[in-house]
Amino acid sequence: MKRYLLLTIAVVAAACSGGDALSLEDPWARPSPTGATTAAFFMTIDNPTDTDETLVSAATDACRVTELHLSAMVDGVMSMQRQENGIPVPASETVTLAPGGLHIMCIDRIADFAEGEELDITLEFVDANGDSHTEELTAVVEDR
Ligand SMILES: [Cu+2]
Repeated sequence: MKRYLLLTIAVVAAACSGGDALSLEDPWARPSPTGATTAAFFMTIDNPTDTDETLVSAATDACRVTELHLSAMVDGVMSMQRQENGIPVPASETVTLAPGGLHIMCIDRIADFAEGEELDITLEFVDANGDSHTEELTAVVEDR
């Protein structure tokens, strides 16, 4: 819990520093039922810069494979589509990864994804200039 508070403070501080970095807010994951092999991570990505960014990959020790997905209704059926070109986070925009929409899919999970667990995840972004950078964050498993 203490770690979560510190993370929240750090994120707020980054958001207030104004305009020169991505801020990753409220990273969380849903608890997985026993026996489930998949899970998903969610968060809000704010890009206050004037450079387009793209989330191109995610990695975590909690899962053997992670993919970037979009859930969408197709012909009345909810399905998930892998985002082969990543998830765009345009300049001056905020993109929210949330249940029923964009998410980081955990395939073949290793961690329990039990409520209250904290899972480290690393995101890789590439900006419009082709420069890549990584962001480390800790997602809290919560039943929302
Ligand atoms: Cu998915």
